[in-house]
Amino acid sequence: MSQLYLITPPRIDEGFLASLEAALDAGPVSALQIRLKDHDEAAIRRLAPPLIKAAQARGVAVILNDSPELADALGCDGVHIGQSDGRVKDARAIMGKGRTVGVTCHDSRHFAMVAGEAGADYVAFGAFFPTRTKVTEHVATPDILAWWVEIFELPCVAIGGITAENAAPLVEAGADFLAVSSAVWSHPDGPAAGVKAFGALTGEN
Ligand code: 3NM
Repeated sequence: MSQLYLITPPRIDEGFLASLEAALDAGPVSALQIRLKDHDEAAIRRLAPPLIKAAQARGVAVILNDSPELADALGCDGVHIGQSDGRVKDARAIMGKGRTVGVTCHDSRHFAMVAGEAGADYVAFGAFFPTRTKVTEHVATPDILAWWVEIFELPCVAIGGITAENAAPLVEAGADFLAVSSAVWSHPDGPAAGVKAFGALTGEN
C-alpha cells in the first residue's frame, strides 16, 4: 500500500478551494503539496492560506514547493525542494527538526543518497510516466523505488503522470507515497472521483 500525496495544479483561482475540499473528503490523503508554479509570490501568499487551513484541519500535512522561507512564513508542515532550490541543510535550518524537508531526486540514486545523508525526510523520484504538468527532463523506472526501499528506511515518493490505472507497479516496488496532480484534478468525474479511484492502491475499498 502507498499513501496519496496530492499536488495542486500549477495555476488555480479562488474556486480551487472547493475542489480541494472535495478531494480531501473523498478518501485518505496524507499530504498536499502546494505547487503554484504559474503564480508569483504575492499571489501564492494570497491563494495558499485557505488551502493550508483546509488541509491542516483534516490532518493533511501541507508541503510547499521550492521555498523554505515561504513555507515557514505560511505555516506549512514542510517544504519540497528541487536539486537547485538550495541545500537540504539550509532548508532544515529554516524548517527546524519537526517539519518535513523533501527532495526531488529525479532518477538519480546518487542524488537520493546525498539527500538522505544530508537529513532529508523523504526523497522523490520521477517522472515515472508522461506528464503535461511539468516538463520531463528525467525518466525514472520502478526499479529505483525497489532499490531504495530495500536499502533505506527513509520514505520515497513516486511522481510524474501517475494515475490509478498505471500506479500498481510503483506500489509493488514499494513507493511510500504516490504524488499525483492531474489524475485527480482533471478526473472526468471530478476531484473526489479522482481520489476515490486511488482507493484500492491506498488502502480504501
Ligand atoms: N515533478 P502529474 S513530475 C511536480 O518528475 C512534478 O520530478 C515531477 O503532476 C518530477 O501527476 C511532476 O499531473 C508533475 O503528472 C506531477
